[in-house]
Amino acid sequence: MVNVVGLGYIGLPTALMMASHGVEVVGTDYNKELVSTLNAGKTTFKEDGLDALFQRALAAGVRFTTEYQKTDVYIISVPTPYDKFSKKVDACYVVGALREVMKVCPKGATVVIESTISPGTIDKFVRPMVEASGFTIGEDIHLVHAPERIIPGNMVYELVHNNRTIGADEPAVGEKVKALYASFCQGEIVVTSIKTAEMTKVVENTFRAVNIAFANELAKICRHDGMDVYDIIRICNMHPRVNILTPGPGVGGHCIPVDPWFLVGDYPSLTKVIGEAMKVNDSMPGYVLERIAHIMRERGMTDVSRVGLYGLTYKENVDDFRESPTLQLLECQEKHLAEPLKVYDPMVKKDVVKNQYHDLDKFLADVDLVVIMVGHSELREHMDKLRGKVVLDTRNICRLPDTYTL
Ligand code: SAJ
Repeated sequence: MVNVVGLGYIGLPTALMMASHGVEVVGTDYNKELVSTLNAGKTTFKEDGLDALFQRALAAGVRFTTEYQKTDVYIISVPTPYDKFSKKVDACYVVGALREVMKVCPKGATVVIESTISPGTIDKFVRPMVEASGFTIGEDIHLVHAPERIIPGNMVYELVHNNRTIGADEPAVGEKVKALYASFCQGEIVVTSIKTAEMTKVVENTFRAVNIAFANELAKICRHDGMDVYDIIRICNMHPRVNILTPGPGVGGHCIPVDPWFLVGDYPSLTKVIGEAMKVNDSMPGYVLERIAHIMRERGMTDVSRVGLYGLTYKENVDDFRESPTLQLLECQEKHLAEPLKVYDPMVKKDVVKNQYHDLDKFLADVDLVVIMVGHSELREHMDKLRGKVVLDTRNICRLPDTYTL
């Protein structure tokens, strides 16, 4: 039996996927409300294919509880925030979950950490804690790091089709865990050391962050000199060895704007490019505010209360708004304006910010300048509704007249 600890964005789909592929799975989370929602037969976030997977896993016997289980394999997928001042990973949830596991696990259990951690986290925080608790690593407990790689918006597909990395001290343990993931994963599964697995995960997200920062910087250069950044990137990407990502209003979510800081925090004098790239991405919500002010001046618009932000989530077609560019922008503008800008997002049903709308038509009736922060399918399908508005399109999806880009 596998005990999946932490039933959030990664733990839940992983538990469901394993359960629906013949593995006996119990999911544990200390959040009672989350566990009772799952036990009431409801998923806790929206994701293509998740509800169907949930039903298959329930039929296969998956269970959810707040109790840690006595079993021989644990998968820990709890959040790893970063300390905003030191920029270092905060491994408190990982260490806390492991401490709970060690209270119940039998001798010889394997503990797989899926949470993203910076290189050296297991050496620095996990091993000393395990040993101080009287466990011998490699005998009483086997440590493995198997970082997840699935992308929100396509998680269920990617769980099955992505390649994976398994980091283990002992190759035989790595192979055992590989066989477990191979129950559902059709991608290639590489077995390596723990530190290499830690590093590869952070490097993958850092690569993406730096590439996006490059695109964002190009957007600023092109704006400065009247060039079309999208056309330039499109043409450059026709080169067989160039693949530039897309500029946007900022970088959100819980991975790309966070993980590269782990490297900057741990290697401050060696991360010039990464550190500067992160600053470029962080500057984008403020840059969008400057664009709004510029457009208002150019169009003779004076009423800020007639400006509305379309989209609150960190990217299209997900309901996750953690660290979203819209939230970053609102935080930035609160310093200058008494009243926050109007916001609408079809994916966010609860009230998260002031001046939030839950109906597209009502939102559009109250604004003259629409800032497209997120390219949800809803908007792409109803783009005509923006006709007659002034549009600032930070996602390059609107082809109506009177549209400005980044
Ligand atoms: N973004 C841009 N321009 C782009 C691509 C993205 O501005 O060309 C923005 C998005 O709008 C969003 C942010 O970047 O605000 C992050 O979105 P994302 O789609 O790039 O990435 P995540 O955070 O949803 O998922 C990433 C993925 N990592 C990589 O592709 C290397 C995913 O595979 C990881 O599993 C995930 O992080 C994670 O959990 O670490």
